[in-house]
Amino acid sequence: MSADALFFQRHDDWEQRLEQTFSDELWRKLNSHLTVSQRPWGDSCFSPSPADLARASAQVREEGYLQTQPVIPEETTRGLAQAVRNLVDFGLHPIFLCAYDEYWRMLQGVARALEPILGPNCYPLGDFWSWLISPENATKGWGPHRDAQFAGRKCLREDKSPLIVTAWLPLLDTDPLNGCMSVLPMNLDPNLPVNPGSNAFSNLQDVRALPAKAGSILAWNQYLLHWGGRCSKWAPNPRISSGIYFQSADVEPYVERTISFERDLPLRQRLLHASVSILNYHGDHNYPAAVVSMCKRHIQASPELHAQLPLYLQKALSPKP
Ligand SMILES: O=C(O)CCC(=O)C(=O)O
Ligand SMILES: [Fe+2]
Repeated sequence: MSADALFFQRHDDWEQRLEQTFSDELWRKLNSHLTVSQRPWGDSCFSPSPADLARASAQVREEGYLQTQPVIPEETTRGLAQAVRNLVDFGLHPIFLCAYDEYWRMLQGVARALEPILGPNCYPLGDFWSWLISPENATKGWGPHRDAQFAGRKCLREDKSPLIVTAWLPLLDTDPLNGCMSVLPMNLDPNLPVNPGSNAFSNLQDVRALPAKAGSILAWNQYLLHWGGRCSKWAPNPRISSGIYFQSADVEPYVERTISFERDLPLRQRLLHASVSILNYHGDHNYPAAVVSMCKRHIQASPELHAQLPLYLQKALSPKP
């Protein structure tokens, strides 16, 4: 069983606990400091300083990533980090942070912060993940990779600014001791642009660890080689963070657009997205059958969204003839 699968199996009655995820009450009870409504949106607008933005827009074109100073209010990151701890204590994966309005309102604010990079009205895709990395739980982040999911399409403008980024949001301070992100800057990557299929490189001095304060925004393009580190037992706090795609509004959606700041986003749609991500991202995580079946049931609860699912999932969900 993988570390991510173990999030679900902390308690003897873990299967009954999974059953409770079908009750709205569970989500409210687990994190009574947060809310679960039909329409999470508000007027959050996070604004990096002009100096931060000037650097970010140059750096993302040259080195493939950007990083701002903290812009998400501390009250928000603190409440969400606590929610992740509560979910994990209950026996759920950190990705279920998406059940809460405050998570989506934070993403709305991040979208506004990214507008100078991605253009007006940029928006999140329903493809996200959250992490709690600690010596007791998942002990390390994801290994070296390029996100490259949409690399068959044009993902950069002529000036090399991105059309789609992965935004990565630390909810607690992160540094090398608790497994912060590291990158190989794009301009130092011997495999770019001609050989993105290879992750091999030899000059360790080119690796850049990216310590980041809670509430800052990191973002990278589809080509950047990046990975999460391992958490030491001497780290003062776990690494709690979330990652999600944002794309420009002036190009076709990279996947069908399901999240709009003008529309409702009911709990069952949030749980559908989390369930799709769990089934999608981690075929190799070897989730127990009860987790797979819980995810399928959450997906089945929103049949109107099925046309947007990856084909293999549509097939897996449709009744056998
Ligand atoms: O947090 C990690 O360990 C990996 C994050 C990542 O690769 C991503 O969000 O694209
Ligand atoms: Fe990634």
